[in-house]
Amino acid sequence: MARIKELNTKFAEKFGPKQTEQFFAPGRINLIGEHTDYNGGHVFPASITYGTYGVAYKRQDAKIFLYSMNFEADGVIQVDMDHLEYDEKHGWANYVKGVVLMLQRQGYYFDSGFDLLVEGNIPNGAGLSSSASLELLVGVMLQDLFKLEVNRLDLVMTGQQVENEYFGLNTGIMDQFAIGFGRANEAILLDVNTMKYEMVPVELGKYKVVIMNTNKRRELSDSKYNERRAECEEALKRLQTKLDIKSLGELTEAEFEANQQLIDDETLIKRARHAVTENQRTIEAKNALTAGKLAEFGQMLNASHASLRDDYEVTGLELDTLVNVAQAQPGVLGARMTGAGFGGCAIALVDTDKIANFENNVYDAYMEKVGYAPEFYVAQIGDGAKKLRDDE
Ligand code: GAF
Repeated sequence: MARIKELNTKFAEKFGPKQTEQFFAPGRINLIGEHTDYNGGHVFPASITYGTYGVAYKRQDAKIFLYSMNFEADGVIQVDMDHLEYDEKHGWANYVKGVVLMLQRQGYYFDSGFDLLVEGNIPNGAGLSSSASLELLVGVMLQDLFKLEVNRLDLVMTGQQVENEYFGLNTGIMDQFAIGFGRANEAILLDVNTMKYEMVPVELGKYKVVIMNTNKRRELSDSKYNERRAECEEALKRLQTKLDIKSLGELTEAEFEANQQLIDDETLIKRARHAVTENQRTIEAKNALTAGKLAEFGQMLNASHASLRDDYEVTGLELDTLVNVAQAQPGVLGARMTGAGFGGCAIALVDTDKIANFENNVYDAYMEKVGYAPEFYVAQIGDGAKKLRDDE
């Protein structure tokens, strides 16, 4: 493949000619089921064909040399297998270090370091999981180069551990799971309470999923994310004074309504209501999709966005503008933000024949209201993280 050839040439330029191995890990969209994973609910994500490519070589010494074509100004970053603690000046390379360190802590043994060159085509910081993509890329790369006996779920959980312990971001398991277990043309219905999952064919007929990027950077999102999670935990604690539940995901809407007065705080009630209703919607949306009821599926996307806007308050002007305008376009069945929110991307289900018109109209309205340009990509659902064969 032309891209891999190019990456190998760049690798040779940076690290000398070596016998390398190639890897790929995708980004993800979430069709529905937002902010439900850390609440023990369902999520419905899919891995996409945009992702991160890596070319790697196992060294003989204990050094790690890293180069990203997305951050060329950082040059080659050199670290030692024995010094993998977080270092702000290492920027993107901290994700690589974090994965190695977490695997070491789990008892996996590395008898040397490695060279790694990466290039990603997922828009950075756009809420399509460029970080989880890099984590899983490194995971499959290490598994292969060092013949680690680690299963896929452990690699997925290691990625989450990097976010939680290395970066202090209390994210759930959805992103790494979607990237680790994704398959072309299928979405994953994952019940985070039981970790049982079902691969669901995504058959959209004449419709396509269009990703709309707000191009808003998500600087504040990390602290807000942790705040939302803490709010849900507090709401759960208050419900547990009477109910025997381990997570909000165990409640039906009716059970929640009958007990919400226990929470005794308007904001916390709203947060918990989102978690409960979104969980129900996710299951219903998956059923609508598998029954071919696309219009109904689209309505669920709209309802999900409304709940994220009104109850969870993670949307904001940019996402709301994109979604409102998108929902009003001809040939659109539904639209919602995807990912953590506060910026990043939204998705819309759009009639293929109307996509060009859709993009023009949404672009103009967004420009007028927000003052800078959004971007659009048509999503294709591709495979999860993997080693690339020579012909790929
Ligand atoms: C981010 C997190 F990483 C996920 O775990 C999930 O909580 C998502 O936000 C919101 O649904 O992508």
